[in-house]
Formats: sequence, structure tokens, C-alpha cells
Amino acid sequence: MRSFLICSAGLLFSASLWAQSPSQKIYPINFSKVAIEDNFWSPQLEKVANATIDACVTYTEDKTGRIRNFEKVAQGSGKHEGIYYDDSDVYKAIEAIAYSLKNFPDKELEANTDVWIDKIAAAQQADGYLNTYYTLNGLQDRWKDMERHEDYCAGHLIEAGIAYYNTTGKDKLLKVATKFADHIDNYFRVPNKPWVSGHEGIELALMKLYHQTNEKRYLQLADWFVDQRGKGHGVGKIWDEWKDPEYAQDAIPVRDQRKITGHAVRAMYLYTGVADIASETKDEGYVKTMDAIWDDVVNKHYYITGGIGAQGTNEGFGKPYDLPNESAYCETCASVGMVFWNQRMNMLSAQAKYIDVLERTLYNAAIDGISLTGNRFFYGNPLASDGNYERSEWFGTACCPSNIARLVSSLGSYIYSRSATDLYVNLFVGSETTVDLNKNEVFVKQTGNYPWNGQVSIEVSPKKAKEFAVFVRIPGWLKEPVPSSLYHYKNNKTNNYTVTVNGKPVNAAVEDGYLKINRKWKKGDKIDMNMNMEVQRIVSSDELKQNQNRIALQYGPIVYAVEDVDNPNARNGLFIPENTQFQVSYKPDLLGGANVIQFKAPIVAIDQASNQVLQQEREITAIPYFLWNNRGKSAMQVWIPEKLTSVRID
Ligand code: FUB
Ligand code: ZN
Repeated sequence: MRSFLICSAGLLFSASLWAQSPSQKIYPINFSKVAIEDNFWSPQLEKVANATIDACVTYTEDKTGRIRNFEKVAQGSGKHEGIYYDDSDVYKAIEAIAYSLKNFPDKELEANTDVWIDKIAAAQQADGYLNTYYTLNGLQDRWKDMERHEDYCAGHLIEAGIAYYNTTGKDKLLKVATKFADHIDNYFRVPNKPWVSGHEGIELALMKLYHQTNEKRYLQLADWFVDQRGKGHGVGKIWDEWKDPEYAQDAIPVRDQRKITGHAVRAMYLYTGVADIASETKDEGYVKTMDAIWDDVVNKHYYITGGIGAQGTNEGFGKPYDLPNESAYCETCASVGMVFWNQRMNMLSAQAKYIDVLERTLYNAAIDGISLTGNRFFYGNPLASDGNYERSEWFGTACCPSNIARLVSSLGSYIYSRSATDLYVNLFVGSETTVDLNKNEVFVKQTGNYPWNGQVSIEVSPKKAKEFAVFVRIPGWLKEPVPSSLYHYKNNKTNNYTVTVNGKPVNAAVEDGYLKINRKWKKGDKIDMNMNMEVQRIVSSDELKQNQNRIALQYGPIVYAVEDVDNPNARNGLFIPENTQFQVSYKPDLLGGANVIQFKAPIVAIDQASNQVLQQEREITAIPYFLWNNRGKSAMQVWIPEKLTSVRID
């Protein structure tokens, strides 16, 4: 199914989605210019448009008081309903709606969103401040506890305002957001008024506002927010009650930070903003920080599913290499943030390893957050379950549903990038776009059936025949699971690939993970890529204690799980010996259509009657991890014992 593109109108703000930055190497092609027609992703975009957004709307305006809070502020009185950060969910839902409306125009949904926006605008204070919790509870308390998410909510308001304006051309929400940003700038960026954002997010939002308006003070304000950290300025719950500045990445200045700490979503949003700032200011200190922290994450804190944030206690990072499976937190929002950050790192460096990480997180941990039906959500995404864990309709703290909705609806922004002269193909998604390279329109069209198989065709049709380079990402999973030493393929087995142009092998080198195909391109040229997919047994490094003597299965970029619904009692007794033979087949009728991995393997069980251990060979089916828990509650595991001696029976 094809997604449609509509144009925005009445531009009051300059809509440069990613303006030229001094030290940024490549720029993503915005999703609004990319039409997706893809077996894997089109149904995902449709389900978000049809079911997820519907769930967000219902819970925002009917089943919770989120919209009523804005009404009460406008009326001048009433009791605040919900939690102090709930305004952010309204804004994030609007952002998701905006992206989705671009793909699937819907007059009724747009009209309803306009009504929300009127209510939001009516709740804004004369000085630009906007927060229903503090306005209803007494404005005298505003801007006191740095953890209370006032700036975080402002950040989501800014992102929503920009997104809605870019889709519809309606600037009401963007004007509200800009007025709030101006309030924050005037209120804080004066001498001796420190402020450490307890939940980051405003930095990246201000950078978007800077790119949207070309107003330098938003860049300066974003940089100011980052610069506040690590100087002992924190006041409020995190600092006074919890005594935990690491929780909010505030123990030392950002320029000195080398290790990931604390709350995972906060960290991801912070470093996304820092990357955006560094691309403008060429701040080498920030780049060093992010390089070191990125290494720390992928070498010591990264789940094979791409999830991050092992612990529920701080909703974030734990000790290095401490990656429990059943209690893995891996918040959906953290995966969304990981996608954002890795895209920015790729923009700064033009290195494909960041897209390798982005792809792993996107295709596994992130989309695990949403059910096949689109209206059930995981908050945490564990890698094992005893069968009592399931997706929910909604949450008290409801950050995840609208977050995954905004990511999926803007998927088009992650497929292609460009430099001034060249084109980059990052993700393998059936899609088309036209990119202006050096005043030459280049039409690009991808077809294939990724991630279910590795054959991808990319048509490159410039209006005028011209020499330039097409950088095609050679996915890292072909040779290693993750660009770090945390995991490796058993027996160092790698997957091969071939690339031809117009049927002939290309003579091209791989640069920073991209095959650089430099030639005089002409209309109708075609790149054919064939990535050999084989079932890979993944093993963990010795430091990763929880996975010792266990393997995970992967096919292409997809990590697999064994769910008891297909394999009764597999959680208690399955092991996969070294010589196991795997078969992969596409099952069109299973879970919306998916590759399954099937194999014969032993399951051991205790026979109560005879008081003996029995071993039985069974036909096992493994499904893509992101599809588990779509057939009711069921036990599940990603890391499976390799030997009888590591089997657990309980
Ligand atoms: O605090 C706002 C959001 O709620 C965070 O990003 C999530 O981790 C959850 O705590
Ligand atoms: Zn969340």
C-alpha cells in the first residue's frame, strides 16, 4: 500500500528541515519527500495511522483528563488531573498525528487536532508560560523543581508545533511554542539564573526550532541548557531528595562525560540535542563526549535486540555488562531515543555503524513496543518472560505509545541521506524520492522484501546524466551483530553480499561502512544488492554473565524469540545443540506475515509420575522477537541454552 504525500501551505516560518550546518556531513531526506511502498513497513505505518493514533486520541481526550486540563486552565479553575508531565503526551500525540496526516490525510482527525490546539493556545499565559499542572496548582511554584518537566513539556510542544505546521501549514501551535520558547529564553538566559533540565528534550527541540526559524537565539538557548549541566546547579527531587545527579546526566559537565549514566530516555534526548548543537557549533568537546559515550553504550550496555536501559529502578542504565533478560527494562521510549541519537551521529560522521545500531534498535526493540493490532503497547521490552507479561492498552505514565507512533509515522526520514553532491542509502525500505543533487534532480526508487530477504534493487535516475557517488550501506550484521565486542557470531560465520550496477559487478570500495559507487549515473540505472541471509547463532562476550552458554538466533537484521505458544514448555527445558540445522520460511498467514526459523531440538522435562528426567526431540518454531505476545500471554526467551547442562527447569 502506498502512502500519499500532501504539500504544506502558507509558510510563515522558513521550513528548512535540516539547514546546512558547518560540521554536519550528511542530511537525511525528510519523510515528507519519501513515499513508502513496502511489504514490511507500509502495514506498520497504516496501523499507526488507523489504530495507534486512535488509541492516543481516545486516551488523551476521553479516558484521561489531559485535554480537560487545558480547558480548565482556560476557564481559570479546576483540579489538575493526572501527572505533572501529562501535557507532553498531548504534544507528542499531535506530533505523531502531524506525521501521519502527511502520509494519510484525514480531514476529521485534522479538525479534531485543530480543536486541541485551540484549547492549548487558550491555556497559554500572557507571558508565554504554558503548563497545566503548575497553572492549576499555583503559578507561584513554577520553575522551582528542575525535575518537574516544565521544560521537557515545552520541548515536546515545540516539536509538535513544528511538525503540525510542516504538515498542515497551520502555525497556531508553532506560534504558541515559539512564545513559550521566548519566555524560557527571557526568563533563564540572564546572569545567575542556573537551570538544569531534569528531563532533557528541550535541547533537541530548540535545535529544531532554530532550523525552522533560523533564529540564532534558539541555538544559543539549546547550548545554554547543555552547558548548565555538571556544575552543581541542580535543585529539586533528583538532587535534594535522591542525591543522584548521574540520573539526569548532571554529575559532571557534558564535555567531560565519558560514560553513560542514569535515565535512558533522558540520556538519549540529551545526546541527540548535543549532536545537533555540535553540528552547528563544531564543538569538538561535545563530539568527544558523544564518541566515548556511544562506545560505552554499544560495548557494555546494549541488548542484542537494540534495547537500552537495563534497570527499572532508575528507568535506565545499570552497571557495565549487567544485562538481565527477564527484568530488562528497555523502555520503548529509550529505543526511540536511541534511533534519534544514532541518526544524528550518522549525520555528523557519515559512518554507517550508527545506522547499523539504529537499524537493530528500530527493527527489534522499538517496534516490539507496539502490538500487531496497533493499540496495545509495551512500556518495557524484556528479552525473556515467564508468560505473565503482556502489552497494555495504556499506562499511568503514557510516554511510550505516542513516542513509537511518531517514530513509525516519520520512518521515511531514516531511509536516505545526502551530502551536497552525493546520495546515501541507509535503510532498505521499498520507497521512492527525488533528491536535488547539485541542481540535478535524481529520482531514486527502492524495491525488495527486506528484512525477510536480502535482495534489494535501487533505481537511480538523474534528470541529466552526471557523475556522483551513491553510498549504499553494507549492513554491519553481514559480518558482526553489533559494532562492538559485546556479541559475535558463533564460529565467526559471516554473510556474503554482491552488488551489481545494470547487471555488472561494481568495482567500488567500502568507506565507513558504505559501498561508494562513483560513476556517471544516467536515467534507469539500477543497483542490485544481494545480501545473503543465514541463521546466525549469536554468542555474548564473557563479561555478559546472564547469557553465558546461551545463544540468540538472528536472520538478517531480525532477532528471534522462542515463544511457548508455538512450543509448549520450551522455556523450561529447550536447548539448541551446536549441530542444529535451521530452516527459514516465510509464513504469510502468521502474525501479519513473517519469516520463522524452524529446527529440531531437545526439550527436557521432569516426569512427575516416574520421577525421571525425560528428553524429547521436538520441532521448534522461533518467531521475530518484535512479534511476540500477539497471541495472548506466553512465555518467551531470546537467549536459549546451548547445552543440557545450562538448561533450567522450574
Ligand atoms: O518522565 C517522562 C517519561 O516518563 C520518561 O521519558 C519515561 O522514562 C517515563 O518516566
Ligand atoms: Zn516511554
